[in-house]
Amino acid sequence: MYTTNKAVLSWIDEMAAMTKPDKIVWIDGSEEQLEELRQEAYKTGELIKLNEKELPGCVYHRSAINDVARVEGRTFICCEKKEDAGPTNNWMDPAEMYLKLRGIYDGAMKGRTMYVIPYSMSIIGSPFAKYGIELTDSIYVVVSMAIMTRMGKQVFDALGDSPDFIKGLHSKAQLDEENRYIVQFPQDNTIWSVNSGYGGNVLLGKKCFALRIASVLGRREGWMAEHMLILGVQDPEGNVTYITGAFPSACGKTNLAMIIPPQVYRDKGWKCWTVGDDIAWIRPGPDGRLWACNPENGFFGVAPGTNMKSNPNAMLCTKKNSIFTNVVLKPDLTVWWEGMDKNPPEGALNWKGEPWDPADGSKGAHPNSRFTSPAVNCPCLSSEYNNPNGVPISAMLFGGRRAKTAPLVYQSRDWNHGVFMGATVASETTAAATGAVGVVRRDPMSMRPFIGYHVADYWQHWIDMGKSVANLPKIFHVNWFRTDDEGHFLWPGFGDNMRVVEWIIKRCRGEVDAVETPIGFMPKPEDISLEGIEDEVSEDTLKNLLSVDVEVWKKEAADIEAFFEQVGEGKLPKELAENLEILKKNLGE
Ligand code: OXD
Ligand code: MN
Repeated sequence: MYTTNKAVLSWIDEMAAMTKPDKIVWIDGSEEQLEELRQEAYKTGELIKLNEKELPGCVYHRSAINDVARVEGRTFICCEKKEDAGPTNNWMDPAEMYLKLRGIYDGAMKGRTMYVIPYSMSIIGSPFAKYGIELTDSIYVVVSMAIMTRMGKQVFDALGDSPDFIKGLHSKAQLDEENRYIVQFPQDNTIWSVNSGYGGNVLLGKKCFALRIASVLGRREGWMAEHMLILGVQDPEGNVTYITGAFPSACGKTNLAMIIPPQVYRDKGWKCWTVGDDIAWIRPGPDGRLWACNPENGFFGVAPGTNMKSNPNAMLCTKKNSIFTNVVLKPDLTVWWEGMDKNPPEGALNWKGEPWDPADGSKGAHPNSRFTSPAVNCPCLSSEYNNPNGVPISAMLFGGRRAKTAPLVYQSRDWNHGVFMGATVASETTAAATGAVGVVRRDPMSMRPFIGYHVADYWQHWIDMGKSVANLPKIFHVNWFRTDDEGHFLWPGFGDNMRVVEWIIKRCRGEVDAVETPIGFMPKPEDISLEGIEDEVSEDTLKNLLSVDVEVWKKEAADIEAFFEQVGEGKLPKELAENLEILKKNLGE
């Protein structure tokens, strides 16, 4: 026991009385204790120690075969009134949900240990810091939280006697899919997760706390919790400009967070620095700007497709003290995944633990297999990563995967128009992923699964933040995924996205003009540098990437209108309705 905090102790007593663990172990955050737990997990097979020479300090973990991803259909926001959860969340009456879950948790930890994990999201004692305690019966969760958060008994010192902490309860229980629940009770600062062992459902500091609960706290307290990367871009003069970016999955968020500028940029002295790859907490600073911090302390990245070309910095992050989940386990106790290189290993085990023959056409790693790596491993980690005040934000980017509609980049006319751009973010499904190609799904601010309250109230909060901050960041929409009529990508993406980022930074500094179009400000083609890729991207291609097809956009406006009607429920902020009208008028409607 590392605290005399009555609220903490009585809550733990209550949870232990319900789940009935054989014993309770308090996690102090020390390497000795973590090593003891790893040794215990090696014996039961919960973790496998990897090759100490090739992957020092690394372990392997498999989740159950039926338990490999976030379960949005079983994720609930249990606030008092259904209408406050809104149309994008599942809801159940809190009393009813507590009753149901108490039945499932009853005795769930019998024969097991309950670990008490004190952790902080963002730097302990900083203006951003929020504290949580996760109770869990999983050693995998303990060792993962040690990477992903600032974890350990010092959190109790910071918390003191305060009852102001997020109460997280997790039990693997029987890993029963039918009784799997990921439930947020925002009015109680409580998260209950049961019958899962998959990271996104059970590392409660991440999506459950740092996004769903934090979005509610941010609304109440005047700040924002967003599904955003944070990147520092250093120009040849040494000035660093910070940008955030929100993108739905499979749209290159981690890659942009760890971008390496193209050689021609590096030669001139451009450098990029990672502050965060998934979550940004954003507050108004005393200087009238928005400041952002990454509340996490590690990366929980998708492994397949990550390689030394697509994201060398992410690959280097995984070389030590990391956890690999559901990837291929090689006979020499190293790991592999699709897209790592072109040499699938012989004699390896697939993510299910079965002998795997790469020639049989099956995937060795699960498509959602993950690496969990400490932020300190990142070769391009920003020097400001541990700055308790965060970093000042000059630009916010929204983006999705749009084969046709959205141009490479455009800038909002003002904050409210930028909120409209974020609120209407959409991504098209690809032929590879589903039968239907080009089906547009709206994913507001890439937060659809993570907004802890009504989506229209969330938009209103964005509008209100705009009113309370004097020196707002500029807002941009980017689309790296535009294709030609044969479906080939027109833009090389990855490091070359730096060319767009440079224009964005110059816009923030007032160093470059733009063209006003019906959808916002766009670059003049000559202002996007093609130096070094002239053979790959012709001037005509760039013009195509920067074109706006009015007929396509009229359909887009109609689709946005339908979306607003569907989710607005009479609460759509008038600023968003106005921006839709402006769009329609600009398109000649
Ligand atoms: C996600 C993640 O699912 O970051 O968005 O893991
Ligand atoms: Mn994410």
